[in-house]
Amino acid sequence: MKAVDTWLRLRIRLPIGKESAIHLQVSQSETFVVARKLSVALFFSLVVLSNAAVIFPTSSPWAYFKGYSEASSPDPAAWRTVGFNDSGWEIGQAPFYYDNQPTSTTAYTGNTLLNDMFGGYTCVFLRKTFVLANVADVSQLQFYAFSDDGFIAWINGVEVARFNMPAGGIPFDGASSAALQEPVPPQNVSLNDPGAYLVAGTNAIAIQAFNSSLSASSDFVIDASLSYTTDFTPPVVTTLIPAAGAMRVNLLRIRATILSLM
Ligand SMILES: [Ca+2]
Ligand SMILES: [Ca+2]
Repeated sequence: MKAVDTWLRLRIRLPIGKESAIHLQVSQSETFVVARKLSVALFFSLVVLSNAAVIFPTSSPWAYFKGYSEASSPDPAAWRTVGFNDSGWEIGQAPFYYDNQPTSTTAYTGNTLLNDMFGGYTCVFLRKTFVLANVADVSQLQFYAFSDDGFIAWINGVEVARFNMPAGGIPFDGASSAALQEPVPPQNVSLNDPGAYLVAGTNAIAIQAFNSSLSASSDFVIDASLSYTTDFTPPVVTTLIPAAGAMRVNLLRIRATILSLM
């Protein structure tokens, strides 16, 4: 009897970084059940549109609020959430900066000069929204920040990065940890499992950037960017029942346990 291969192609979306079980129920016509046997094979192919994309680059515009007070009240954390109304905030292009020693070889330059920060306030609140259509494809975020002297960053209210800051919540009139020797290294932070806080549609990133002192630090700078990586690692079949290539007169069920790696 001539064998005929019939391929059934399935497209299955797997949760990233989790073990998943797939059950396929197969039914056969009684007419053919004696004469034909079914074999099992699973192949995986992934279509990758891109493996990295910029969500927003450095030197981007932000809504910003000078730290003369908390950015939101009575809840000092409300400003970090996507639903917060920042229409009253100023808009400025990063880097935000000042430098009292502009001729220094390590002097900061930028696009938004904070000429009232020295002696006026120790932190700046920054907010930006961004849209992600397909959160399930985002396996990792890459957050970059250039900061003198420290910052805390949140996405949708969840803290994702902290640099040169004391632990815990820091009030508007708080300060970074002790100033670092210049040049201060840029921060590149890989954020795993971003599906825990990203949402399909509009998301919000918030940064509270601090100086080390109200009037004893001669400079300040903050700039940031955010990129994402799509998942291009093929999933691994950890168990397959029946085994690949097995022959069955009656194949009614295929069970595959699949580990989708980051
Ligand atoms: Ca400095
Ligand atoms: Ca400083």
